[in-house]
Amino acid sequence: MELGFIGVKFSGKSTLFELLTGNHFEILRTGLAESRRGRVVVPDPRVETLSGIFKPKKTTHATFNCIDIMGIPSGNRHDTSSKYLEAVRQVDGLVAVIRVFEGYGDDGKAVTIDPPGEIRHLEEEIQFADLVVVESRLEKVEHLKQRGAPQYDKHEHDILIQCKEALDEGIPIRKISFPEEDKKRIRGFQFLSAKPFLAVLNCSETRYQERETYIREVKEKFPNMVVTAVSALSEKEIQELEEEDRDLFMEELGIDEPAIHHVIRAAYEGLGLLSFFTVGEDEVRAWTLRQGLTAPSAAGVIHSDLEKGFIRAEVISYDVFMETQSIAKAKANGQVRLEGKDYVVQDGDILNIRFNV
Ligand SMILES: Nc1nc2c(ncn2[C@@H]2O[C@H](COP(=O)(O)OP(=O)(O)OP(=O)(O)O)[C@@H](O)[C@H]2O)c(=O)[nH]1
Ligand SMILES: [Mg+2]
Repeated sequence: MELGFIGVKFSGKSTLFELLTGNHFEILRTGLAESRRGRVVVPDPRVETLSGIFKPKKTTHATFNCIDIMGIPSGNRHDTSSKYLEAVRQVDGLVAVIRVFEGYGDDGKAVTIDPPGEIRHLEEEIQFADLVVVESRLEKVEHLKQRGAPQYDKHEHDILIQCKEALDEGIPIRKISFPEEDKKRIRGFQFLSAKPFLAVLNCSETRYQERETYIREVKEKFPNMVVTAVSALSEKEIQELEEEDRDLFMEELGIDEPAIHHVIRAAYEGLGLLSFFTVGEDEVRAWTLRQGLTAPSAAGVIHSDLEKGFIRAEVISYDVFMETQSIAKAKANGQVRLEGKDYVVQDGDILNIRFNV
């Protein structure tokens, strides 16, 4: 899974990125723009608990990649942002980092704090970037049609027209309900406005105390948006303190939970994800999967051979496992189920894939 951090200039994307990734990253280059990719470990206390029980050689949490791009200029619209946004074309979800702290913008003027306005601006930018892609693709397709070329694909043409019509009206592609069989195709176009879009309100210490008001304001304007609030800079400063001082400062600032929990939870909700586990003496490991997918897909996340040779999955949920804390006892109790290829994996499932190579 990969998340792309977008936002206006100086909204705190890099601050949040450094906080979540512990400032380990690689530099990416797409055209003229530079961006950074880093890995975020998904916090999950169930992994530590399982590790305590199995005492494996290795314990592995689920991870996410995050991409930090340059900010979108506030005044100068469209042209430059499309270029920066290229770096997040392939991500699974966009995280909009919204500025909720005072200071100056890239135009040298004092910023107005306006989360819904900023979200709208970002939506316009990603839709514009998509419109550029749709129009250039449409031009090619229409040219093929005129020439009567065998590569002409009427279905693709129809999809593109539908996308263009939505974008012309300011509707993101994610709002169009395409039939299931078209969804893969839509993903292939890598439209930005087709991706899940989450908002993280990056607040100053004082504004963080009023975060509920800002969240409500955003929800009123964008009812279905997944939105959460953090105070990235304060947390980054706290991270640099001695361990014993950290909790004290977090409490003082009213930060009940680290930013990473907020962002990951929002990402799980916004992208419709779940975690499942594999356990054993060698390794206890958490994996990420889209909700609604079946056991063979989960097997495929572990290794493509496991998906190809999938026979059955032994399944027990984390909560049921915790009653005995032993796979052998759970098996004796009949608590470990044998599921086939249609089984829909649930959050917290502990899986053992039986397969053929
Ligand atoms: N007061 C305050 N300043 C912040 C906060 N978060 C970030 N900043 C400051 O704002 C400036 C920009 O932060 P960055 O994290 O670099 O912002 P960015 O979104 O990555 O900026 P670009 O990559 O240039 O678009 C830095 O000087 C940060 O220290 C905050 O919560 N409060
Ligand atoms: Mg930055």
